Amino acid sequence: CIRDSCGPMLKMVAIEAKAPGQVKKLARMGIDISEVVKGPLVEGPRGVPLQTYRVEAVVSARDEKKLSREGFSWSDVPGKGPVKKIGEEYDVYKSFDAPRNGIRAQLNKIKATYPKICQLKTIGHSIQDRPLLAMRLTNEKIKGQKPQVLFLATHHAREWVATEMAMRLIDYLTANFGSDGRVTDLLNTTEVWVVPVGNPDGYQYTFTNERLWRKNLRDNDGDGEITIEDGVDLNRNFASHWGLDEEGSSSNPSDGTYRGIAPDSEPETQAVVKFIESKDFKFIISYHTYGNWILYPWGWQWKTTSLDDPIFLAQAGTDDNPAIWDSLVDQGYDPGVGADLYITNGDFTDWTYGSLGIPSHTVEFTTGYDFRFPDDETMVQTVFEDSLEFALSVIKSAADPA
Ligand code: 0X9
Ligand code: CA
Ligand code: ZN
Repeated sequence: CIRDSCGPMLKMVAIEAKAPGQVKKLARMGIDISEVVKGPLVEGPRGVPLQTYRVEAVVSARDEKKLSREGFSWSDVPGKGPVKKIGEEYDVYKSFDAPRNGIRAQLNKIKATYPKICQLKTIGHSIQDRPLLAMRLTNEKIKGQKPQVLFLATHHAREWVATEMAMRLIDYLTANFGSDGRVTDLLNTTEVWVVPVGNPDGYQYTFTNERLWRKNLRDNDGDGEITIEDGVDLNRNFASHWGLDEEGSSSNPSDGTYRGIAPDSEPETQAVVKFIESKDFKFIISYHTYGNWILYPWGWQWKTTSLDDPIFLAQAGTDDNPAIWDSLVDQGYDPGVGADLYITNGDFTDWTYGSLGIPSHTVEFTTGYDFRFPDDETMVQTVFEDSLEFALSVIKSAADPA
């Protein structure tokens, strides 16, 4: 077929995993796992009960061949609610480039409206030369060194709700400064940095070409076009146990978790590394979707807590008292060590914590809808409001992290 008429390259499926080892096997096969949900216990060999799982994943035609070769069963997961065609406008979600209301235009407008508390910095450029934009929010009249906190969203192109959360945090802080005592206090004493799109090329591509794209737009095979063989997973490209094994990231350029040819090989990674190294962040939050998780180091190895576990726990909460409550499904976010979801290497928060000692969380917003969360203002705003308190308390804690 001719490339433009080939239709989408990727789709969401649910794969049956008949034992815990099967989930690891899927990861080692380079399957782009989005969520692992416990299924029923079944009777295994010699009557021993076996835990089954439903693994939600984004797959290509090539992945489906691999799955059938390895004897897995899977079924398609259609998006809930109306799924728009590529190029159709959304009410809530906006691309990066749209001249009037894209993320870039919105950020410029906010900066112009609130010059006393906003500065917009370009911290680097993507492969296709889009700016990596960082909004700095603080009361500019109060000078001197203030503790800094960073929120970085959408390392993964398709995770639109993450960018919405970052933009709404900026809106909330700007709109309430000067009228709300708590926000005014926070911006008087703290410097809040927000990067709403850590992967602007990939994000743009999800509006124009492939809704389920995850990686950046590195042309891995150098053929001048973007296909399934291309892109690097920015959340596997950092210098934290980079490339340690094939379960936590992939060496195959066609896989969703492809780690790139070297640590920090991607300009988007380099920009973030240089930026963070030039600052003194007390906490960093990495916004992703989906699954209602609050994850923290370590991600690279199973059941490995860190020395700062008490800090992570104090912020993320416990199963009984989690820091974020999802009011759409009336269920708490699940706090825990990242590797307990699945292991990752070259991951962003392992790098900030492992290399620079900055405690960082990965928040995975919402459950029940996968990446294609409804284009519904009220529902997206609810996800934001649910998680606002966590963001504000992290900002507040920056003055005295311990
Ligand atoms: O796989 C990732 O990079 C994150 N999940 S996502 O579905 N948004 O792609 C999770 C990263 C957190 N670290 C670990 N789970 N180890
Ligand atoms: Ca290519
Ligand atoms: Zn993600």
